[in-house]
Amino acid sequence: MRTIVSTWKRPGEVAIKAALIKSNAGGSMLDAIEAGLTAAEADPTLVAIGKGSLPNTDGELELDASCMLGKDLSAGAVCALRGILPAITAARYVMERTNHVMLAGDQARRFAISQGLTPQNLVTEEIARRFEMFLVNPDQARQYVHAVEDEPPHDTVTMLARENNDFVACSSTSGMPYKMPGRVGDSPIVGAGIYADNEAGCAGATGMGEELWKACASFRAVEFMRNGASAMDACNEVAQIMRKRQPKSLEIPCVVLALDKQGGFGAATTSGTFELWVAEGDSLQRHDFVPQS
Ligand code: SD4
Repeated sequence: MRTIVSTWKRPGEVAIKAALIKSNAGGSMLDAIEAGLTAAEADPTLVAIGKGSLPNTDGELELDASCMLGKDLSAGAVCALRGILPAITAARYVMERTNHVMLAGDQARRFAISQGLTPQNLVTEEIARRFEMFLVNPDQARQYVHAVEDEPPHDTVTMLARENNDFVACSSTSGMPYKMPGRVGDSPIVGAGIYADNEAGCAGATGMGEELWKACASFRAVEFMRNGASAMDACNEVAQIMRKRQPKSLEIPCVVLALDKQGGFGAATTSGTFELWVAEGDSLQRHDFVPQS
């Protein structure tokens, strides 16, 4: 049975439904996840990833994305990529078409264009309006991010997949809202935002990238599974360590999610609530998580 998981309520739902369509049409796990993230990146109504997501303090969108295959540890990533969709496809091309793991900034863009991806404007009218608000009152604009919708916008979709103990992990993000230009978070970093190793399982992260990166959250969760922990226990363990050692993770959610070799899934958050979509075979369900004390 194939299991696919996807983070956060609205963008995660768009992503996982598109991934299931691709998967049911016979795509590989990577094809399915790429299709899922591509759909969420392309949807301008989601204030999440790709087109219509929240910009940096220059009003520009700088996207990060990554993918990793557990079968041979191959990985690819782009960071601070401007004006290119799908960022996840650019990351896949780095993995499949270069000898490198990551390309950054203007050179990542140049590479993506050379591989056939088309430059485009990702800043929608709604995002331009919000950026105007940010210029007038940055604090208010930052609060608005968390107050305006029934669900605060989420800037990252991380997806994991497992089939017959073969694992894939991918992530796509616009990064933290109104970040410093050039700032890169955990999502494109192998070991921080994603990790996959068929000998142990796979994991991903979402939330405050600086803290997740310092914790090497995804790698750490996979190592707990390598030592026998279930996906759920591994995620809880990482969240507990972060809560103890990294006080900032008590203020802004840091989330770890994982799939193990026993057929289980898990997730844990350091604060706030977190929603994970889980597709097992044909059944799709949302699971909500709160911090464990
Ligand atoms: C980052 N981890 O760039 C991302 C942000 C995120 O939901 O996951 N937001 O720090």
